[in-house]
Amino acid sequence: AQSPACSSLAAAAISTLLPVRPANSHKGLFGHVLVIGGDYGFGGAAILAAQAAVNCGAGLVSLYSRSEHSSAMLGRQPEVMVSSNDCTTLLQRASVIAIGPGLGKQSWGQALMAQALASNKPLVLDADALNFIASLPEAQQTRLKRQNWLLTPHPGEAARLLNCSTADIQQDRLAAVSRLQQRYGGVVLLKGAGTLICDQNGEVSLLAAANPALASGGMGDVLTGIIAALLAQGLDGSAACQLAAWLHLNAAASLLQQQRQSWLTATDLISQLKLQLIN
Ligand code: NPW
Ligand code: AMP
Ligand code: MG
Repeated sequence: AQSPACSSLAAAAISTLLPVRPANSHKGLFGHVLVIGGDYGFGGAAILAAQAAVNCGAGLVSLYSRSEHSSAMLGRQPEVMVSSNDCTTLLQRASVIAIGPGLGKQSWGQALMAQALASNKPLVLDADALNFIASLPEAQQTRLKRQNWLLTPHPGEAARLLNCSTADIQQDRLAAVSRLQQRYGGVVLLKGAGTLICDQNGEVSLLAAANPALASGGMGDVLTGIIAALLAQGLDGSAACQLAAWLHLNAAASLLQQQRQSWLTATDLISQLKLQLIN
């Protein structure tokens, strides 16, 4: 089959996507992000996503996670509303649901996935939410196809979804992101050096930057929080992915200019996001 077309995204075009906040704004105009994740052992992933969402301008941010992670979340970012009781009311109140960081593969995460999928709210699916989809029989996966979701696999998760190897994905990333979008609908962002974003119409855009400083645990969880915050502020799925990936890459580049180490932590990156949004 012919390879799909792909256009490179210029910084000037992307920076025009930054959300505008009118003078008489109130928090209700900037959406309510609900992050769902953080089973035992993986609390940090969901905490990082929620913290990134707060720092990227979401009006309100809630976290649904194991109760054991509540105090860690509040200690880092008290703006986040944390819950571990029934998720139903939170799902109703949210305008955007980001599910998957640290969700795990156990029954706790599976039940939450079923609830999130049953909602007709915009969804950002990452990490174990994608692994959950990949674990379903093919016919069931096809029935889940929808337009108001956004999938953010790394090459390993993409390989699970397409039932191939990570090397197969990396060999033709453009074909992989297009196949994922055709199969699942919505917008698909394929992570890694040279981020690819395939929109609802099958058009693919590229953020060519490679930055190995981003190769550390939690970086993808931060990206999930940024995307959800931008969706909550009214950007469409494709614009939210483009701007989020750009902010993520640029925050990393700015931080590297200020230090001698060649690596970053996800926490470092979050601290730079606000400055990145202003500049
Ligand atoms: P390989 O080995 O090359 O075939 P997993 P995870 C591939 C949570 N986290 N280029 C590579 O495959 C997450 O949110 C919690 C090429 C690699 O071995 C999830 O819920 C943290 N290949 C859960 O942990 C911090 C690439 O994928 C495999 C690639 C598991 O997520 C960490 C690894 O992927 C983490 O976020 C690339 N750029 N990137 C916390 N602090 O709580 C990935 N691969 O097996 O899906 O494991 O990504 O760590
Ligand atoms: P995850 O594997 O889910 O933690 O996601 C890693 C995040 O860091 C994604 O946003 C990747 O695109 C980004 N990332 C990791 N390694 C690189 C790299 N070498 N170049 C550019 N971005 C990277
Ligand atoms: Mg990840």
